[in-house]
Amino acid sequence: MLNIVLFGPPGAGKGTQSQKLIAKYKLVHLSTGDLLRAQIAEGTALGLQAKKLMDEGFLVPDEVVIGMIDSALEKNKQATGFIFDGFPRTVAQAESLDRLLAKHSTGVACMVALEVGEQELVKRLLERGKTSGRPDDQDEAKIRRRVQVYNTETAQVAGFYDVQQKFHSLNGIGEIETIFGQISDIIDQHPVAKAETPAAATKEVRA
Ligand code: B4P
Repeated sequence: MLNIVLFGPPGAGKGTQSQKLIAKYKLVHLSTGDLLRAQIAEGTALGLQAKKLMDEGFLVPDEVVIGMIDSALEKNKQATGFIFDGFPRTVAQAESLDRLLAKHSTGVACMVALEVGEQELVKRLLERGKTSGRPDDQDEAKIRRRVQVYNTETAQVAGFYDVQQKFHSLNGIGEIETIFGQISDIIDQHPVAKAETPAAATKEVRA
């Protein structure tokens, strides 16, 4: 299996690049942000709990997102690989992901981090907020809180993968196609990507 973690601060381009990567590599897309927003749209108890935190720019509890990823992996046993988008966001989530993937006799192939400065992140997310309807994209103070949460709680996840020699970093500022080409070059270096052409149907997963 080919399992890729796409990493970076809010607005770095993870969701944007995920769409292109799932089309190219035929991997299953697992975005914890999308899974949580689906729960909110369905009005579940989990969604109600998550909405309060997400709207203010805080992370939802680890056990909630780990549980969602666990059931998504169970539902997609036929997949030839996954793009993890926005997960893991804490070291506890990263440790759980290793455990969950080991249950399926697989592991993370590589993490690709998109580096973008705070000013550009704020600009992009305020722009997206004009059309996305997402409360967390419409208020500069909340966007800056998300960046701060990334710096204090999430950035250290890079070290977790660096120790495993799976960490790769790219400049996330530039043409979307150029960045996509650079991510593809990193993935193509991986022995699993060289050895197999994933055949599973492209699809997005909702909880
Ligand atoms: P997410 O849904 O993961 O949202 P995000 O980080 O804001 O989006 P992303 O980074 O994918 O956006 P993109 O750059 O593609 O998380 C939302 C919230 O959910 C979190 O704050 C948290 O509360 C909760 N959550 C999710 N996962 C969690 C977890 N694991 N644990 C705990 N809580 C969790 O797009 C941004 C904009 O930039 C777009 O408009 C795009 O067009 C533009 N853009 C992209 N690339 C560009 C480029 N190269 N140049 C110019 N613009 C570009």
